[in-house]
Amino acid sequence: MSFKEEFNNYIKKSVNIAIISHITPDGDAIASCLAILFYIKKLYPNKNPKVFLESDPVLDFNFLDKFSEINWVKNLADKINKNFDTIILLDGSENKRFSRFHSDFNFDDATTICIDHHPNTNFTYNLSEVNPNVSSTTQLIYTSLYIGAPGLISHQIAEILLVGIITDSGFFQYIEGEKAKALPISYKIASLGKIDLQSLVRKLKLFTENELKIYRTLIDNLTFIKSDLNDKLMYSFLSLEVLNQFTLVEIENAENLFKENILRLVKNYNWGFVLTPKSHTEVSVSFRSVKGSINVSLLAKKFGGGGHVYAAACRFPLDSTNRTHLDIISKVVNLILSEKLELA
Ligand SMILES: [Mn+2]
Repeated sequence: MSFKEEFNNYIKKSVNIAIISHITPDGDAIASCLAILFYIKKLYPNKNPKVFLESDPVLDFNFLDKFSEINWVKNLADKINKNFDTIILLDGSENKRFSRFHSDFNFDDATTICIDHHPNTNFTYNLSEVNPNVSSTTQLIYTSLYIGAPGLISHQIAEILLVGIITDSGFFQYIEGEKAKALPISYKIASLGKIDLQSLVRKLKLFTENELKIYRTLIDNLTFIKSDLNDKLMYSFLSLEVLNQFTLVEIENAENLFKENILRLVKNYNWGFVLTPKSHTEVSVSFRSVKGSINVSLLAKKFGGGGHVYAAACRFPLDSTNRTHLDIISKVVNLILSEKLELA
């Protein structure tokens, strides 16, 4: 039986269906949830599907159809335990990706279905469609459920699907090898849904005045370092005060702007990092690198984090050993200046 047939059979047998995705939801997480919500509502109107994301609302995507149906919750385990007969987990294959309270998850009486494009070996869901050679979960949803039913692709669902594909491929930058299928698939979806790509891309790139203010601070705090052992690097940071003025979502969006526009794009500086607070007691350090420069995944691992070869991150508590963010920066910088790091 194909994934689609199995998926449809599980939906037919269910009534209450929870659709969830990862914490700090991005365009792919949100679009995946909406694409599944739309699919079930369209084909199985008697079912009761609900989307839950453990996050503050990510309003950047509020132009998407059915966005207002997303339930933004503080504790996902509280919401979905026992109340649903099917749980659909999207854009992640480990329970810990979906909630800070994942250890409280109790799916014993529920069917679990997972669709994801992250490489993982360690999942135990009733039905899984996992393919790391695809650039977004949204694309995987399109190819596994929507393809062959072009009548399903309205303007609204085409916009949802394209938002997932465009954002997770970095506006079609990260599409090596098989992932380049994102291009013909996007063309197909855009033509079926009559999407004006230029205005959709503008909607996705828009930032707010507040985000621009934070971005300016990141530029002001930019520091360039010439290391004898390693490639030249740059870094920047935000201090804790930023939390008193701006929301976490605004801070993350400004951080992303900085990572996309600065961290890999200054001539002769092929890698670097940015430090931002996640709360008053925790800061994150995000590393970015380009081909041939430092393997930042190994670097992040030295500090207990992880990620990809060219994009990785770790977190530091603010405690007696790391009293200020500057203590953490000097810790990271000292390691970089004193040890030859591995190249990607
Ligand atoms: Mn994704």
